[in-house]
Amino acid sequence: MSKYAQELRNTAKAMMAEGKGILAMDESNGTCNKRFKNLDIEPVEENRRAYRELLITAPDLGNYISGAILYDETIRQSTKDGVSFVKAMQDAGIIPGIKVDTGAKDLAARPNEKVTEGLDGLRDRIAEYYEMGARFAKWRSVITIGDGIPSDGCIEANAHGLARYAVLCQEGGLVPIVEPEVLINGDHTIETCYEVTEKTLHEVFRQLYVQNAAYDQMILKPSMVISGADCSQQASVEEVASETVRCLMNCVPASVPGIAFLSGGQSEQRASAHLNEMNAKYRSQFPWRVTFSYARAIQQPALNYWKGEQSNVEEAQKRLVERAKLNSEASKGNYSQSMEKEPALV
Ligand code: 5MM
Repeated sequence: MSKYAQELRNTAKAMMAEGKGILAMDESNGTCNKRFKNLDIEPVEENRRAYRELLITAPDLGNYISGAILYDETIRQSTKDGVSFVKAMQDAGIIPGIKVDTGAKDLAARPNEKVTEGLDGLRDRIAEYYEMGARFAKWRSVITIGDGIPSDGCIEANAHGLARYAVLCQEGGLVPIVEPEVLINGDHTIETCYEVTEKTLHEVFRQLYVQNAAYDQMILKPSMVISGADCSQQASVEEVASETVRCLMNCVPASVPGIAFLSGGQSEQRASAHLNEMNAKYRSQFPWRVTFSYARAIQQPALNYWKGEQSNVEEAQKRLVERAKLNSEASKGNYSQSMEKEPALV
């Protein structure tokens, strides 16, 4: 058992506090720059720093966000007034987390499939991040649905990586967020998504067991069971909620403290509506907390407004906190579309 076992349980509990979720702001430089370029924001380090400062210093963000996931560049940065981001987050009551995978790379001998890398030197990197103040970590694996894929080999390789990462984190005092993302891309049906997600989660928990990971000292960050983005038959909010809950109930051990979904390219309002439906209808049956760990579905309105302009910071922060608050309500089953300033069809 890890010498950090009790600390890890406490951290996981704090991450899953009632009415709170996780802000994913761990875009690698490539992804962050891509999002900037879409809005004509210059993709340079100072803009990435300024944008991340906007996020973590948003007033009252800590009322709805328990922890935020940083990227290696970001965890080493400071506010313009010289306060390290880690300190600024701690002062705001937000637990610092860190992405430790080094990205999804082509899987050898498996065309169109990926495997996430980053195990080399990970023990030392975890020790450094813990020393810097991080208390949890994240590793994302990507499973693609397509013609003849995912293969068993891809699911197994990714689940093995997630499990090896998770035990190294627990050994070093970081709560592992285990993120097996079944991508929304494609024209597959919700039934296919269910099958692939169930198979993936079973393999992830089998590998976690084989590698001696402690289920009660981790957080699962799954994708929802949902129709492919290009599927002609889009499942309803009720169907996404019931199929996602059925899948999780069949796969996730009761000792796992919490499940925090990724948004995976869903619109902001859909991501809130789906999370809300799960909590409103099924909450009393859950052995775990069910909340959010969104990136795009929380950040996008703020980024769209900011556009790289200092004069837009205050309003952009309001939009960020508004989205965080709506998702906080969804994590309690109290969200409704009437709370939206600009209701869209979900
Ligand atoms: C923030 O985006 C993360 C991936 O970044 P890179 O691809 O640049 O490494 C990603 O892992 C994110 O944390 C999750 O997918 C959740 O993000 P969404 O936008 O799906 O909610």
